[in-house]
Amino acid sequence: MKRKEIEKQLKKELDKERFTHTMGVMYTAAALAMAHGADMDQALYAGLLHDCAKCIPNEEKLSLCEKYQISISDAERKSPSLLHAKLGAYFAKSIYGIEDEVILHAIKVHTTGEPGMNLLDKIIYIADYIEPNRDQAPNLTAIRKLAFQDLDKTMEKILSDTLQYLTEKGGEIDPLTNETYQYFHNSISHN
Ligand code: DGI
Ligand code: FE
Ligand code: FE
Repeated sequence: MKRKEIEKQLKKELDKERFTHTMGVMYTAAALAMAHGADMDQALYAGLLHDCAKCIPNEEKLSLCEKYQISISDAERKSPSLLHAKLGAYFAKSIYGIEDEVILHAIKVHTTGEPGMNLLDKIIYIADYIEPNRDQAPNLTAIRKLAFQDLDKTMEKILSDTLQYLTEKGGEIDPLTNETYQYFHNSISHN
């Protein structure tokens, strides 16, 4: 589907705040693509669709994953909200007709990240965190600036803050979130 058509559909699927956030992520991802030499079209589509499965009740997320044979990890079983990433990638392909595996992968890993994330993966992960409608996270001003300078350092900082937030809140930490933090921590610590 064309971007404008997808937008129209998402306006119906998502609540108002989620749609506003979605548009923020889409344009922020495009700006990051410009700054870092990534493909702007891929950034726009991945940003637009990253949360397309967010507004489905958790029980339904679990049953849809079973229905479509999407694997559910232990962490996802305990925190089914995490599944909106995998389910989002599935819907991006099956409902919205996205065939570009690079776009689908960025959607799939946008919540926990994964070691070895590629350029678009990092851009979507970061855009999700810094888009202009976000206002809860600490250090946002500094992280927003850093995002246009060094993606790996930005990933490390966001993951570190997210792990701290989850620890304080007592949230179940997905091993992938820890592994991703370690990956970026190791890749930047020696320069
Ligand atoms: O969908 P969004 O809210 O736009 O953003 P997101 O997909 O990055 O999800 C953000 C939430 O996911 C945030 O509250 C932190 C949470 N999260 C990230 N990693 C983990 C996690 N939650 C749990 N339980 N475990 C994780 O490892
Ligand atoms: Fe999300
Ligand atoms: Fe999001």
